[in-house]
Amino acid sequence: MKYDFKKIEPKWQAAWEKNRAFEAVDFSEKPKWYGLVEFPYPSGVGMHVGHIKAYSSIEVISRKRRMQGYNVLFPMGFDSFGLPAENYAVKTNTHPHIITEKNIEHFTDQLKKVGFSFDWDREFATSRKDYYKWTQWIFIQLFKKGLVFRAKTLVNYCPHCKVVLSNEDSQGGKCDICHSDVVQLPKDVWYLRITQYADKLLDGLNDVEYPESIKQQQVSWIGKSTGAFVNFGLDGTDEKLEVYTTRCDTLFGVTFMVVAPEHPVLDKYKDRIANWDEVEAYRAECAKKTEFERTQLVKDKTGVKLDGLCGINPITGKKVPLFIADYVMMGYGTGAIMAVPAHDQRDWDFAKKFGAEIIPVIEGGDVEKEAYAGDGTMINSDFLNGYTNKKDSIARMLEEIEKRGIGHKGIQYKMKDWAFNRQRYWGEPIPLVHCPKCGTVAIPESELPLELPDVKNFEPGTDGQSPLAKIDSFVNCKCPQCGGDAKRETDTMPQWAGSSWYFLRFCDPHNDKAFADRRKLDYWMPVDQYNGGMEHVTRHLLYSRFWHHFLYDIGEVGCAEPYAKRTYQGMILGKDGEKMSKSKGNVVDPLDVVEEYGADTLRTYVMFMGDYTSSAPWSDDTVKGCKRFLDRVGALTDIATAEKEDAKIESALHKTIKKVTEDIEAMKFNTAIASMMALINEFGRAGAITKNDLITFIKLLSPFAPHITEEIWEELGMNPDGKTFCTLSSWPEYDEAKTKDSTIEIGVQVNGKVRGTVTLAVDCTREEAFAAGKADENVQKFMEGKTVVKEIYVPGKILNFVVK
Ligand code: ANZ
Ligand code: ZN
Repeated sequence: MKYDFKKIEPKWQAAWEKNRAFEAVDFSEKPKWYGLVEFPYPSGVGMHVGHIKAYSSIEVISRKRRMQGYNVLFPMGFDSFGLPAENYAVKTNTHPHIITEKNIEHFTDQLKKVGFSFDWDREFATSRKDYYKWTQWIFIQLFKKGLVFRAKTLVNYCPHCKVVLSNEDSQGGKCDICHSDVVQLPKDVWYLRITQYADKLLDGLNDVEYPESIKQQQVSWIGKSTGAFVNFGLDGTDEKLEVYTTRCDTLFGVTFMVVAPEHPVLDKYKDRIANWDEVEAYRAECAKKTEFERTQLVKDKTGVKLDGLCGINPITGKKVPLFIADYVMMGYGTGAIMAVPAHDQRDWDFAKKFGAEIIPVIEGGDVEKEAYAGDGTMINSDFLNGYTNKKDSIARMLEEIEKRGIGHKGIQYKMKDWAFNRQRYWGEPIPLVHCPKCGTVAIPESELPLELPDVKNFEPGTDGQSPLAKIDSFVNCKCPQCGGDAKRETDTMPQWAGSSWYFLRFCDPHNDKAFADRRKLDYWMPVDQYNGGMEHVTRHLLYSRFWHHFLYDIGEVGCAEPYAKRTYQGMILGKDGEKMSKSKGNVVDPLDVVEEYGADTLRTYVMFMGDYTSSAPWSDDTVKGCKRFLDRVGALTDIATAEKEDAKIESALHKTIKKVTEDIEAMKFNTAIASMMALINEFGRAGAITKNDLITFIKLLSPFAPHITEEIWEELGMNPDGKTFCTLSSWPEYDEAKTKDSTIEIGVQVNGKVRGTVTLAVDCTREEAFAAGKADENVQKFMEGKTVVKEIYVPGKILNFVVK
């Protein structure tokens, strides 16, 4: 067959679509398999080769599963709210909805050209009102359960994007969207109480199959810390200054205290602080720093000693100096710490700079040189002296703390509540109303969706207010509770909202009575395998697991964990080995590859380019190599003329079936393809193969290169009615016995030196082995005229003649 991909690819794409080949059937009797990939943000530039690699793994497995008799759900949709469309809207004065729908059309067209086997009937976009209606509905359920709250806090604000960012979205003090510097601003923020789910999110990890590295990232993001809250005194007042510590057993080593510059105790006792000017100046300086700058392990600590205010150690009753310093964060623990410079390096650095005392309470190390964080015997610690491990000493101290009523055991999480609002237009409106009488009230569910109003001007206000705030007809409303005049919330939800539950919608995408029918959810959920980028394994994974756990708790879904298994792909780098980026000019457009070499080549290449989870640079040569491979596959019909099965080919075929079957499961796609390449070399050497050999081979290849294999299938007469597809045929089975080699090559030694090689049957006798060895010409030369004193044969390993 002449392999003309330009003709056959559109032909089979149209045939599959017309015959609904990839339709997922609700409640089918077949076993179900739900494969999910991270749905894309439909950007204006179209698809990236990274998308192709990310989707191809589940694509290959989905196609294999269908052939194995599963009812497969492999859906695609669009995560289509977000800033880029809005920024473009501002620039071009086009409605973001129009831009977004155009981009979705473009993406869909591209995805179809690659031949992905999505069930397109289930497509949706998070920015369409029939979808965001349910995002708002879930938000209202969270609100009703007290998991939504509002607080005035210092927020990370991006002056360029004019948005408030979560800590997660401003890591390193840079805006995740535009990469400019983030500043700290006091603002009203809506939060989702994800911290209430911290333990469930931790425990749930025991029930899922995620790579260890991903579990670890989730664990450290949640950052559970077990310690104690201890009340220190404030000299000359009745005030309790509470600290959080993981080492309450070091209380006898406390030589000073530190509170965060934002700590409210400062304003309260302002009159007692003699050097208030200094405090204020220091605070102003700190306000300019991002949390990242403050928490980095900078050796050079800054701070101010409070003149006129000091703490009291509740265990010893001794006075301790009190400082403000920005290495203590207001947002963690209580914003105040007991400093133990002998055993905490940050405190040690601070003590050295500010001349504070250093009292060791754990033996070991040299506290003159650095803090000692290791284990050792407790000293200078009254009733704790002699304790040798921290578990016991902490337990003993906790007992004492509780007995004296000066504190209690406590738990802290690094994870913060989820800042859940943006002052932008292109997002889900938050369905809440502010009533002067009733406070914050959710709108009735019957009024959902709360539609985004049409606006003329998408530009956010410079006051950090959303463009919605400028539309009086949207803002002014009646209170759903008392009927009086009220005002709507004008912030919108963050981009993460829509993707926090989209996998549920795929189970029942057109439902207008519920976010999804419970029976359909029970049939399809959980997702059997979810593949995506390593960059989404903290936030998106945590957020969506949180929403799902919540929906489980209120009885809306039947399982706690949404994803039974999570996998990830490595990045595709530019030809230069650098991350692909427009500015570096090293971006490969997947559609260019489809144009030049065909979709099958592109698909085969991204699966062949290396270990799936590793990053690898793009290589045009390897692309061409994959095209040559497929050309050779296309020519196989010419040699499918053998009448009789060749034993060697049969064995090679069974080995390949086994290898491809197992490698796909283990996501070792590159070695699966390599083994098929090796197999067609074997075919070439044999000269002719049977039609059945070829059928088996194209079935194995079809998940990777579905078009060419479909074409060959038809050419072999396997698709007489135009809808009996190779991609829906049965997955080849292998016979374990036939995967084993029947013969083996072994070196023949004379006096321990290899003098020849022979091919032996795996199950040959000793006598047969010795006879074969002696028959070798070269071996004979070394044995001539000698006497054999010993013959050694270890099957499969050694064949040796000892001669004299
Ligand atoms: C005394 C102490 C002695 C501490 C010692 C540690 C070692 P994790 O594990 O991260 O929870 N800390 C508490 N609140 C803080 C805040 N808001 N900003 C900066 N540091 C804070 O760390 C808890 C420890 O970090 C606490 O235990 C406290 O220092 C400090 F040998 O208290 B520790
Ligand atoms: Zn009211």
